[in-house]
Amino acid sequence: MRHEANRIREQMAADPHRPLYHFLPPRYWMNDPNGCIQWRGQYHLFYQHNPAAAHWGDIHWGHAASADLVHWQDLPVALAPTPGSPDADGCWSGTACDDNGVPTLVYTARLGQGESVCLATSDDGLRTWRKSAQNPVISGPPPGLDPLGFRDPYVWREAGDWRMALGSGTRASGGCVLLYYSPDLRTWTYLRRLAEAGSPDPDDMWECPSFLPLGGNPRAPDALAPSGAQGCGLKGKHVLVVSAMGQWRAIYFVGRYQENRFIPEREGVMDWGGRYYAPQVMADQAGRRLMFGWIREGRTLDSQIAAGWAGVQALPRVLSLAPDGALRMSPAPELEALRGACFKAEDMALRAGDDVLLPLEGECLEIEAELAEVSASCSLKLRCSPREDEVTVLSYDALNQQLSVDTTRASLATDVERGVTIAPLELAPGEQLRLHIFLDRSVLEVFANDRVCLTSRIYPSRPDSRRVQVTAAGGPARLRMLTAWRMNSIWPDQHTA
Ligand code: DQQ
Repeated sequence: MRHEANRIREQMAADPHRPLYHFLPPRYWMNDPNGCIQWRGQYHLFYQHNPAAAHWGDIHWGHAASADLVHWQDLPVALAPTPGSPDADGCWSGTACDDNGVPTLVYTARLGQGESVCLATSDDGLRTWRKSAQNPVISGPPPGLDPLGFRDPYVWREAGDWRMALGSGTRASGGCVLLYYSPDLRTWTYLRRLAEAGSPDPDDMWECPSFLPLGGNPRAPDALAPSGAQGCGLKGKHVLVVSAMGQWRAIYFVGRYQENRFIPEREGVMDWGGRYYAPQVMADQAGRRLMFGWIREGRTLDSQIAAGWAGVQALPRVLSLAPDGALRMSPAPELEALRGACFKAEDMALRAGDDVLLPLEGECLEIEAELAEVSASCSLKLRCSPREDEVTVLSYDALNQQLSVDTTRASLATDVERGVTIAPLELAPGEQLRLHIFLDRSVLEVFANDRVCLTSRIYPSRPDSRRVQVTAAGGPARLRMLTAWRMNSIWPDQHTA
């Protein structure tokens, strides 16, 4: 299996748009991360997968594992639809949990338009999975609720029992998350809505909830007590992450959770780029909150089918709380293992109109940059061709306090989506703009000041669209520092350029 997967990966690597250090299956379709768990030290990532085509459909659970959160090993498909069963039309999203030493997947079963909750367990170290004879363990929505969807269970242990958050939504009050209780993962009782949008919406539901304390280890017995939030400097906070179906956007709420009630205190957008969706947050054995997420394609269905692959997992992001209670998001530090040749730029004063070519180039880069004294706007041009007929522009507009990615000229190809995505980013007086950029062929992930993320897809067509330039417009700015690394591939025998 591994040999065959590596052979396919080698063939696919010639595709200039295919990322080399973001995880994706050997071929065909992938969407949501599922069942993220660290088991006996190994990280396991399951994912929504069509194993026969590069478009959504016939959804299975693909599976990969990693010892270091960076390099992944392909494992056999974990769940496949069983004809004549509740999941005959798809094994949709869900989570993994440790049921007293038994690895257990809790997932959405699709039958026609119907959705139910099913279980599968493994007795060979997460390699193969047996579906429970008691499936479905929840056969449908609670009486009296007429939801737009009923899916994506996220389970956790609480005071010796189990809780489940389930994605849903109603026409009357928009997206919501349903809360269930179980003593044994098999019999479930509906408790109440854990959270809801609260405004009528005929089309929207919340998919793929994640719900967990921030800081501390949720497996620790006191994890849900107020003192369980050690390590984040704030006591008793929880984060709820959901994906708003109608907006293609993942959002979060930080608040207090007690006695089956969640009181949101803050909310925000996980990623402003419009490509990052259905993230799932797990606690690893060190107590970190790690978030995986699906990066959607930005080109036509025909092009992705022709390419033979579609969908990428974002780099794992570490979630934490800032002292003021704001959500912090940063790339997992393990990714530093991929750094190759390094380039450093000196402190540089930029005048309005300056456009400086940096002596580094590439399609797989990590860049850390600090910009200060931005009087109007400054930009980094990425994947830029010599005459700029292809260029992706990452800009900070200090007057409007906005970070943006402009892909309108990212590619000369006609089969790609283009546009400008904007994230509000207010800097405190004297605060520098800190950009952390990951470029991996067609994927661009940007972290700004650990609190704003913007993920984009770009498909430059020219092999010489590799330059990096820094510019200032409308007034001076200062590039305080810039360090960039060539990033290595995570796959054996594949090399970045
Ligand atoms: N993807 C899954 C669903 C989920 C959606 C189906 C989110 O379970 O709600 O592939 O992308």
